[in-house]
Amino acid sequence: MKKINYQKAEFLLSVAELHQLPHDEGFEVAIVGRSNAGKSSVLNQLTQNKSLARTSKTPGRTQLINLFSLDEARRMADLPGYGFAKVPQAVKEQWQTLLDNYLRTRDSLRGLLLVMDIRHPLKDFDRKFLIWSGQCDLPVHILLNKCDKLSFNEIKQTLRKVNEAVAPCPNMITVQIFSALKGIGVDELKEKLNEWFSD
Ligand SMILES: Nc1nc2c(ncn2[C@@H]2O[C@H](COP(=O)(O)OP(=O)(O)O)[C@@H](O)[C@H]2O)c(=O)[nH]1
Ligand SMILES: [Mg+2]
Repeated sequence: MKKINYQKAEFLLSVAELHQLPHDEGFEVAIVGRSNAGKSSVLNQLTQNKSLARTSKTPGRTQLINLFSLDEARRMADLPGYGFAKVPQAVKEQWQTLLDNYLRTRDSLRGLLLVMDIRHPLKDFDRKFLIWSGQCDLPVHILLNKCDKLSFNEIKQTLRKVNEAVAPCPNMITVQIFSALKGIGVDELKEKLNEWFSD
């Protein structure tokens, strides 16, 4: 299995449309999730680079696909957050179409990191996403982020609940707890990414 130095990650570019993406070669892993779940924070923690992906206290600000390169063949894509209530329906639909097209057509895409706030797991759009990714035969790794906000017992309960919900797809969906704030779960995440970024 390839071991990747995630600290070497560099910002590549931001795109608003799929045709602006880099050549569909090599390996790509996308980070998805509701706005404010902590996608940018996960990326910053993973790469040990606080300024890499902009974290924001204003949810829904990231409306572009932000690409980061790990090496010449490997990239991570921070996808626009979904489920932001204040966004007009037309814009939401535009996002859904973009994400849907990206998932269906991106050959280099090896897997999806689905970031959820552990206090609000498996919201409607998370579930929709799991169904989409299943239809596209894409493996999903769920990060139950912000575990620093819950007690040990609450974490255990939520982890059990989510594991039960995804049990019908044991090979395609995996789950772990994470804290981008405290750096909990980073090694487990790296192991999964290294697997996706190999062969
Ligand atoms: N307590 C806690 N807060 C977090 C964690 N990860 C992210 N946050 C906070 O959640 C908010 C949204 O994070 P951000 O990374 O911008 O989310 P994004 O919209 O999904 O990219 C910010 O205020 C972060 O500081 C975490 O693991 N623990
Ligand atoms: Mg973000």
